[in-house]
Amino acid sequence: MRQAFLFTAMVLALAGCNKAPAPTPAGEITVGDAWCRAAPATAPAGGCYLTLTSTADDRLVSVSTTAADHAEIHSMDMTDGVMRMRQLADGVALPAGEAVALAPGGRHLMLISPKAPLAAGSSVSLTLNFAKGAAQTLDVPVREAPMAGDHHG
Ligand SMILES: [Cu+2]
Repeated sequence: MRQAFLFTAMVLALAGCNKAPAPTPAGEITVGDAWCRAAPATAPAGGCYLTLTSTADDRLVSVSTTAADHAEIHSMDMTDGVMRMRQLADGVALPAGEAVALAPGGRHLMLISPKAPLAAGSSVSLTLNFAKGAAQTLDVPVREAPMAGDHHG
């Protein structure tokens, strides 16, 4: 009797394993309001911002660029009055149908060692790499920050 119970439990456990969700197909990913912050020629890094909306669950996993040594995905938070940036190793989750904003003061894309000054009026080529969706290459305009007092580079 006890053995029969164990056997049943095992079968149920195996059945549970087989019920892993099937991979969902990639959705359409819309990129909105992309811009990079103008920075002095001496700036070692520059921030870029955009809003991503995917029709299916996806993830922004990395960003590539020809405009800088490399690009990273950062988070930013205020700790004891000090802005801290961290690289997001897992990228940014894009829940289906949700507009996910990377905006000044929060998550952003960071160009490390720009090859040319990020001058207002110029543009930066960024390639967004997603977990499921097709990569997208954008020409992102460089402009001055809309608000003074937010001095994130
Ligand atoms: Cu940063």
